[in-house]
Formats: sequence, structure tokens, C-alpha cells
Amino acid sequence: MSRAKYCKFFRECKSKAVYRIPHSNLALCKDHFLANVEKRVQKLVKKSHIIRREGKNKILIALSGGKDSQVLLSIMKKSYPENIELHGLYIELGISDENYSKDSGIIAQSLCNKLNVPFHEINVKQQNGFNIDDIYNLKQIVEENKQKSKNDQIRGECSYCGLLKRYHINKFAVENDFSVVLTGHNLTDEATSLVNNFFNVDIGFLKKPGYFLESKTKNLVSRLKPLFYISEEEIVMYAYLSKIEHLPTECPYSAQAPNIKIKKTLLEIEQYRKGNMISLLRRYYKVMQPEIKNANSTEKHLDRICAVCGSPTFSKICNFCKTTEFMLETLKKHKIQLDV
Ligand code: Q46
Ligand code: ZN
Ligand code: ZN
Repeated sequence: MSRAKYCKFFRECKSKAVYRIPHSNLALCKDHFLANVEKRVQKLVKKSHIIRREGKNKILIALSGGKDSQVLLSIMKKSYPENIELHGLYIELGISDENYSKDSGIIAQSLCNKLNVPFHEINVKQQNGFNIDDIYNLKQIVEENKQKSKNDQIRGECSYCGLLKRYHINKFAVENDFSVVLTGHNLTDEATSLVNNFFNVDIGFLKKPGYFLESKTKNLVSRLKPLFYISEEEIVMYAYLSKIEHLPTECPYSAQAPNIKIKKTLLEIEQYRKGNMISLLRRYYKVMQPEIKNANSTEKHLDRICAVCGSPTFSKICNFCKTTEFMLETLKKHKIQLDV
């Protein structure tokens, strides 16, 4: 927290400082801090040219009820009250521990209602026949019967969760004619996943663009991460100062997320190297990512259509359909009751 007493926003502001922006070391008062965050979000929106002057700007925000997407929705609505048609989409993942999914959905819907934004919900169990809790139960059974279930490799819940969310968000956006999807990924998460991809020397991920994935592929909607350069701490502060309701608890499965230790280490480094994460992302995407992309120019293109669902894919059947089929078969094999 700030040690400076007064806001350092030029010289005209004499208000009390509430927060010091880590990378610029600028102490700001409440109003100037909120404006600073909003300006940085608007800058990425502008740079990605997602808002056209003419025609309709139908934009979908993926909501989770957590601080990131709640803050994003609030900033977008405040920044562009007129010229965009904003909708919110919540994916009900079926995480029952601590009533996580139910409460998240209620909070996301409540903010949409307050801001007069149409709210939509997709229930993965109704769509696919299983949810994240079913995957967790299956994983336990497979681990208990390791000898008998050698071929049933069940990864962590988060990797299936990510796939289900991406698939349903894109499908909904395509079917309802949205021009872009916005997600609440923040600076801290993005720096964590970049470092993880370095450790794995995952060229496929390292080649990907940063905050904006512009799609030229049919049935694939462009995706923008407007909070790409806003840290988790800044988002918490923004939500607190603007009184934005959000679910304060983390997903019960997040403790097992593979990146959690990397994130903790990066946050420790940030304590003595302020602005480390933002400079890592900025310099990586400016200097290194184009080099990696050029050196590995044999790009795989999503130029095929999945024979089952019609989504763009690299192979005959898309990853989502393969995973869904495997899950349903394995759940059946282990006699896990699936009540839809
Ligand atoms: S919701 Fe899903 Fe996260 Fe929970 S299961 Fe993992 S990915 S931690 S953003
Ligand atoms: Zn000020
Ligand atoms: Zn498919």
C-alpha cells in the first residue's frame, strides 16, 4: 500500500492517496486510481479495433461471478454506455462445494440486472451430460483403482473446465452473432501462464498472441482480454473502491491448479521487483513472441470442420468432441450416476 500521503496525479489533485501503481510508482487517490485502470482497459479495447464506428457492436463478456469479470463488465458498461450492445454469459460448471457455481451465477446475474445487461446461462451438465464435479468423482475412482484403470488417464479438473468453457462461450457467440468475446484474464494470471509455458517449452502456446486473438476462421469468434495489463491486486482494489459485488472465494478446485505455485513465486518476486510482471508481458509480446512465431512459421491452421459438431478444428474430430465422448464412456464404465 502507498506510503505517499497525497495523490501524485499531476499537481492539481490534493486528495489523499489510496494506492500506488506498482509499475509506475505513482500514488493515486480513489478517483484517479479508478480512472487510471479504466484508461488502461480502454487503451487495449481501442488498440484491438473491436468497436466499429458503423454497424452493430455486439460484444459478449464471459462472466464467472469472480472479481475479474465483474470488474470488466462494470468498466465496459461505464466506458461505452451507448455504442455497444453488451451481453453477459455465465457457464454453470456444476461445482457444488461451498455452493460455488450456484452463488457465482447469482452474483453474475445480479450485476447484469443492475447494469441492465442481458444475462445468459449455459449449464454444461444439460449440454454434455457431465459437469466438473463428475470429473472430480471419476478422477478419485480411477486413482483408487489404478491397476484396473490403466488406460483411463484423467487430468486435473481445470484442463477440462477450460476446454468446456472455451467451447461453449465460442459456440454461443457464433450462434448469436457476437463480433467478439471479452474475458477477464488479468496480468497476474497471464504472467503465470507465460512462465509456465516457458518451463514446459510449449512452443504452441508461446507463439500465440497476447491480449487479442483475432479470428479469421469461420465459426471462431475473436477473443480479447482487456484486463491483460491490470494486476490482480489492482482489480481487487478497483472492486473494493467501486463497491462491485463479486464472489470473494476462489473455486474449490483452484488449489490443485497446476500454476498455483508459479503464481505464488511471481507474487513474491513482485515484492522486491515492482512491475516485474507487467514488464515481462510487455517485453515478451513486443520482442520475443514475434521471433518465436517467425522461427516456427509452419503454423497449424484451424482449417477443418469437426465431423461431429461443426466447430473449426485441426483434425477430423475436435478436441471438445473427443474429450466429451471419452468422459461419457469412462463415467459409464465406472458406473458414475449421471442425473441431468
Ligand atoms: S473454475 Fe474451472 Fe477455474 Fe475451478 S475448475 Fe479450475 S478452471 S479453478 S478459472
Ligand atoms: Zn487524485
Ligand atoms: Zn466437435
